[in-house]
Amino acid sequence: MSVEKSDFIDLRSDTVTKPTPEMRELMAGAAVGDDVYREDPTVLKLEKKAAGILGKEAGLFLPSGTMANQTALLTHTGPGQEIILGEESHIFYYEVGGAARLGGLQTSTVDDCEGCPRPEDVEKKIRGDNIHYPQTGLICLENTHNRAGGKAVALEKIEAVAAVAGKHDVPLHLDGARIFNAATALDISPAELAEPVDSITFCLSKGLGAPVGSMLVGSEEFIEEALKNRKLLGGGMRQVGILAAAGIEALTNIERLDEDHRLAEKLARGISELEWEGLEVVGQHTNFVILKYEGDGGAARLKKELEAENLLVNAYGDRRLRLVTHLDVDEEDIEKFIEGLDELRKKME
Ligand code: TLP
Repeated sequence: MSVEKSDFIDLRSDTVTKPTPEMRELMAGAAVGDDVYREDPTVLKLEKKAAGILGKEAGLFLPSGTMANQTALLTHTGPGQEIILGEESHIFYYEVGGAARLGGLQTSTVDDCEGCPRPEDVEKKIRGDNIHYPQTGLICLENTHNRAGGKAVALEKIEAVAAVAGKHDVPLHLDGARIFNAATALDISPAELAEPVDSITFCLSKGLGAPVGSMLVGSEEFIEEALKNRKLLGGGMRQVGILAAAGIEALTNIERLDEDHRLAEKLARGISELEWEGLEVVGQHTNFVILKYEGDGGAARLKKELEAENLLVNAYGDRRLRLVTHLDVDEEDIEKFIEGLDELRKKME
């Protein structure tokens, strides 16, 4: 079995990776059972491993990062409560209003453009004891921060928000879809980075290369409750060890994330050196490169022009574009991408 390299260089997201032949083989051979009865040995093994890596008591396997975050919200809060989260956070921006629709939650947003809200901003949003107020049920952070351009949030910043959360007895959830990219960039262990928070979600299907799956980790009591909320959301799966086997294999890719970061740096450098008037590298963090395009038609036009050259990126607002490195792009692809962009520059300038 072989997986052919595609004609496209796909930098839209690190979600686009395809399982390797070795991963597919492990999936095919996985021991399975009915996970709703908690009888799938491969799922249980993955959950234990994930919790261990993040220094928490227990873990839960879910189909997606969105469902993992929403399960965390349902588990920490009750309907009518308010949650405090970044105005650019994935949970607020990209989860289809799930907090309101699924959890009956009101959202109170704070500035997180730099990746992490300021603790004083969070504290101001915590509700006091007043007959008119909803109760503050949860604070959420994100690391790495997607819409801040893949920024890794330093442990001290998380600790500062955790101190506020602790003072007011409000739980703290971390959307760590790319927590291992953050830990790699900050050169600390994932468990250390996760230490100040009560629960964390992370994705197996992004930089780690699994075809599907996310984890939610936290205390044993929290995961016990989350199990019921996962069922409520339709995430109780059956012989899902075939997917968990891919997840276990994906965890071995944590070690190679620095390679994605190195290639993102190379890409950013290469694009800067093109000296394309109107196209600027405005950010490079972890495996993300953010470009700003001032030319006619903005980001949507450049994305389309690139597509015609078999170079795939995502628009990130009217003027910005996002390029993400991952397991399925190598040094040669990055060089080809820069060359392709240079050809396009000659055509468009
Ligand atoms: N992010 C996707 C899109 O949804 C935007 C991407 O391509 O970056 N938290 C964070 C921080 C995420 O970036 C994502 C996915 C999720 C949660 C949701 O994960 P999935 O896609 O598995 O539901």
